[in-house]
Formats: sequence, C-alpha cells, structure tokens
Amino acid sequence: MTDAPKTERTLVLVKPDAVRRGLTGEVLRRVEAKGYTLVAAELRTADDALLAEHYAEHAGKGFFAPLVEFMGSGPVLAVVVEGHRVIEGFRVLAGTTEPTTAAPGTIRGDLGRDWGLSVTQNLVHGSDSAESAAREIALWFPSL
Ligand code: IDP
Ligand code: MG
Repeated sequence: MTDAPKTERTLVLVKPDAVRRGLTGEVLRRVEAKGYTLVAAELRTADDALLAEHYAEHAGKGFFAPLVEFMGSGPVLAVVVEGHRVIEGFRVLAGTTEPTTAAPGTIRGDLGRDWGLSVTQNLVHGSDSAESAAREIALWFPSL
C-alpha cells in the first residue's frame, strides 16, 4: 500500500487593495486553476489586534504601522487553501514582495504595480512556512 500524498494548508489573504479593485475572483481563479482546494473563506475587515498578531514578525519595523493601517482599511478575503506543497506553491503564484519587479505570470507581477506610496499594497498574502501557516490559520479561523 502506498502512502496517501502528504497535503498541507496555507493561509491566503486577498488584501484590501485587491478586494477594492475587484480582483478577488481572479486570485481565487488562479488558486483553483493550479489545482488547489479551498477549505474555508471569509470576507472581513480585520481589527488592529488581529493584524498586529498576524504581522508580529514585522513589529518594530518602519513599515509596520502603515501596513496594519492598510490591511485594516477595508475587507480582506481570508482563505485556507489546501494541496500538496501549497505553502511554497502559492508563494510562487503570488510572486515576490515588490509588485514592480515581481515576475510576469504571477499575481503581483501581472496585477500589481507601485502606486508611488510603498510596496505595502501588493494584493495578496501567503504563509511562508508550515509553522507560519499553522499559526495564521489558527488566528484567522480558530474553529478549523
Ligand atoms: P511577503 O508578503 O512577500 O511575505 P514580507 O516581507 O513578509 O513579504 O512583508 C509583509 C508585507 O509587508 C508585504 O507583503 C508588504 O505588504 C509589506 N512590506 C514588506 N516590506 C515592505 C517595505 O519595505 N515597505 C512597505 N511595506 C512592506
Ligand atoms: Mg511574509
């Protein structure tokens, strides 16, 4: 008997800039087209406490306060996505942090740009490791 394929989960956030621009469907389309499965999704405006926890690794950095302000500026779509190697796979779909230089073909590279403010507005978040994914999923979806 062969082992079942190892699956994992990641937390994806469609950030307020992407929700405002009507790109929620496009982000989910790319996730599903890649063959990943949606486990849970919720549209909500996050409060500062949740966002400060979510971005705890960046506390104290110069961009932390503007980042929390931006992330709370409107609804985000929080999504738990499942699939083999989905943590790494979604990060590749998203592209590198700065949209101006993110590769074409990626969400940030195709749909994002520098609006002259900062690289804060880059459309999506994806957990960066198994530990981060477990922590973030527990934070956004405590019932899972
Ligand atoms: P990631 O989202 O690609 O993992 P991180 O370095 O974890 O990037 O940063 C978290 C988020 O903080 C980024 O997605 C972006 O929104 C914002 N950010 C990162 N670096 C900067 C910066 O230098 N200036 C402004 N915002 C930044
Ligand atoms: Mg990160």
